Formats: sequence, C-alpha cells, structure tokens
Amino acid sequence: MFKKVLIANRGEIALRVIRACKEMGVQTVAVHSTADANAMAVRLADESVCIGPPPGKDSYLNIPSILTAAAITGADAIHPGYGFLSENAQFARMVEEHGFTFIGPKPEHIEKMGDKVTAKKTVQALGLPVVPGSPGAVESVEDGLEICRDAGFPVLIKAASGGGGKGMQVVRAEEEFEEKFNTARSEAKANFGDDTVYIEKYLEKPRHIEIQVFGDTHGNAIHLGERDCSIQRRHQKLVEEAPSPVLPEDKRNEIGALAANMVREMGYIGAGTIEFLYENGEFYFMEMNTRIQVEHPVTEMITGIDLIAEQIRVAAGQPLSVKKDRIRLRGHAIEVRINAEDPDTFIPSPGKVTQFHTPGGLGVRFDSAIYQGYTIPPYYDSMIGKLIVHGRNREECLRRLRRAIMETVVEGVKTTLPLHLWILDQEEFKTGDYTIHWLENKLADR
Ligand code: MV4
Repeated sequence: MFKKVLIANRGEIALRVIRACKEMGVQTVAVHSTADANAMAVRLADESVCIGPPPGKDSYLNIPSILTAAAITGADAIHPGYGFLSENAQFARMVEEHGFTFIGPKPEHIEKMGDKVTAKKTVQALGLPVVPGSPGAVESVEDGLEICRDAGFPVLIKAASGGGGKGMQVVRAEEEFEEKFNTARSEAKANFGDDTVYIEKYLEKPRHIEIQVFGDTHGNAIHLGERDCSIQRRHQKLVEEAPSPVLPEDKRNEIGALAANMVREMGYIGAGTIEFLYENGEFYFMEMNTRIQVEHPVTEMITGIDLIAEQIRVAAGQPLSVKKDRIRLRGHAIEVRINAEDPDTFIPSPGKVTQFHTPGGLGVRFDSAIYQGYTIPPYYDSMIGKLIVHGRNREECLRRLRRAIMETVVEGVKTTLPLHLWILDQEEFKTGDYTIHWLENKLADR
C-alpha cells in the first residue's frame, strides 16, 4: 500500500480522497492555489504545497508544479479527483514516468475513451449497444447525407474530440444538413482543435443512465449498478439517483453484465463510468468516463462500498475488496448538487459563508469542503457541496431529502437549495417520469 498520496484537486473531492486515505492509514498531501490557502483540504491533509495562482492552468492544471510537489513531499501516488487533470492521458503518463503511481486507469485507456469515434468502435466490438449511425468519422457532405438516408432523420452530428455536448448539431431534414455539418466541423475545430465529426440517429426523449464499473490488475471486473442522471441543465447534472426509477431488474443485470465484460476484456483498471442513453427499454452507449465522478456517492450509499478506497487499493495492485456475487443493491439514494448560484438565474454567487449548518440523521450524508466563515472564491466551479440521502425505497428517500434540505443552512451566498425543493414538488419528479430535457423545459415555463 502507498505511504503517501498527493491529491491533485480541490474542494469536496479533495476532502473525500483525504478521508479515504486517513481510514486506510495513508498520509496525504494537499496541493492548492494561492486562492485556496484557507481550504478545508489544506487543513485536513498531513502536508500541503502551494502550486501557483488561481487560474487553473497556473496551478491545478500545472503538471510540472504538481510533479514537483509530489517529489519534494515524497508522495508515491497521485489522485487526480474529477475535472482538472483527471482524464489527461499525458498527465497520467508523466506521473508514471516520474516514478509515481497514477490513481486511475492506464493512459492508453484514457486516450482511447477520450476520442469518441475510437471509443464507440471499441465498445461496439466488445459487445455494447451503440446508437445507429456512421461507422466512424464523416469526411464529406455526400458521405454524411448517405448515412442520414440510412439512419433516417433526425440525426445528431457530434465532435470526435467533444463530450459534454459541445459542438453538437441536430439535423431534422436533408435541406439543412450541409449548413449544420459545416457548423459542427468549425465548432469542433474551434473548441477542440480537431474538426473530426461523426453522425448518429438523434434520440428525442432519452434518459441518461450510467453504469459504475471497476477493474483490477488481477482480472476482476464488476459493475455496481446504475445512476440516473437525467435531471440536468446545460449538461450540468443537478440531481442523481440510484437505482433508476424506470429500469427493470432484468435490464440492469443485462447491461451490467455487458459493461463488466467489456471492462474485463479491455483490461481496464480502476473506476469507470459507462454513460448510456436509455429510450424505449433500450440502452445506447454515449461515452465512457475514465475517472471517479461527482455523483459516485449514490452508488456508495446503495452498495456500502467506498469507491475511493477501492481506487486506491486497485492502483496499489491489490484486488478489488468486493466479489461479484457479494454485491447487493440496497434501497434508494439521491444526491443533489448544491451550487453557490442564484437559483433563478444560475449566476454564480461567490463570497463569505456567514452561517452554515449541515443536516444529519439516519441516511443523510453531506459532502462539502465549506465551513462557517469560509470565503468561496470566484475562480472555480460553483459546486460547494453535495447532499446525499439514502432510504429503503424512493418514497422514503424523497421524504428524507426534503427534510434534510429544510435542515440545511447556508447564509451569505445564494445557493441552489430552493431550486431542489421546487424540483421535489414537481409531479413528474415525484413519479420518476422525466427525460434529459424535462428540467430545461420545466424551468422555461416556471
Ligand atoms: C445524444 C442525444 C440524443 N441522441 N446522442 C449530450 C452530451 C453528449 N455526451 C451526448 N449528448 C447527447 N447525445 C444521440 N444519438 C442527446 C444528448 C444530450 C444529452 C445527453 C445526456 C444528458 C443530457 C443531454 C442533453 C442534451 C443532449
């Protein structure tokens, strides 16, 4: 096992990794920007190193600074958290080349899944269902139109280097294809420096359902069920739950077995998430995330497994601590992301937290790095915490969530907590009858 882990991140995920390390008897190093000198992770870690000024590129994305911090503190492994360098294959490679262990998958696997065309081809060959469309990159308007005639309109043009929805174009009829194709290509070039695009049949009313997977260096591969992340706005998730209110057990077992099998065949090591669109009882692969995700706690709550501890164990060459036939999904869990934002306009609201009280009681978990008197800096993502509740079933979970939100006090900054109470009041949310477009449409006529 590692003696010392450096956490190349900030906020609640830095704290989450420190907590897992402490329970495993592993020492921790926090790195931080000058704006984060008072961060909770800096206080709770055994050591800390300032790695530069607040702009990401000068600190949390500054690879030489992070590797230097690891060297001078004598760390033996680096946990990248989510965002920042977590899916940067070059970083993973450099970490290993400098003699540290990257707590994550192999650089080749990060790279393979980072290119959406390669990822789709790879997972299709390994037996996962994909959306019908072009077999690979589409180079010309003529080739594109041919694909569209086969697939039938509407289609979606996607960037190979994309993800997160940037540079996508929906095309509803042949006449608009050429213009949208050119727009998609130039947006892809401008955003990702790569104008490669591909085409898929556009699914009109899907849900976003993702499967948590894990592989180790001993040939074990498991899935830990799904998370339904359909409650989103502008590709930012607001609420995640497990299990999905619409997924029957046989479908879960079927897609889970395919996902675990894919992980085993690839030799994928560590935590991963396979994202699918789910419509009319069918799964369609979207992309694979090669990192731990923000919403991992809902899976932890229904499985009782510490996913960060498993990441660390697996990176240290130990087998997964959990065997396939011992995994049970228990009850229901929901996470709401709490952002320091105006709940009506979504404008960020950084500043000093003057009053702070976290909810408690049975089945309530609050993952956050803020504290009373803390000043939320304006430079970073506005997520300041996650409230996660667990119950025996969805109904109990929803009641507990309302109760826990009502107990929570965050004063001095605006937060999205009132928005979560409003979502909880909506009939479609209560019944679980929602698609990826539901929240945006509902907000529009609020
Ligand atoms: C789609 C789709 C419908 N049909 N692909 C958006 C992010 C990117 N990872 C893939 N995305 C989508 N791909 C086909 N063939 C709809 C979306 C999509 C979406 C997916 C998940 C969560 C929110 C979304 C919001 C808009 C569009």
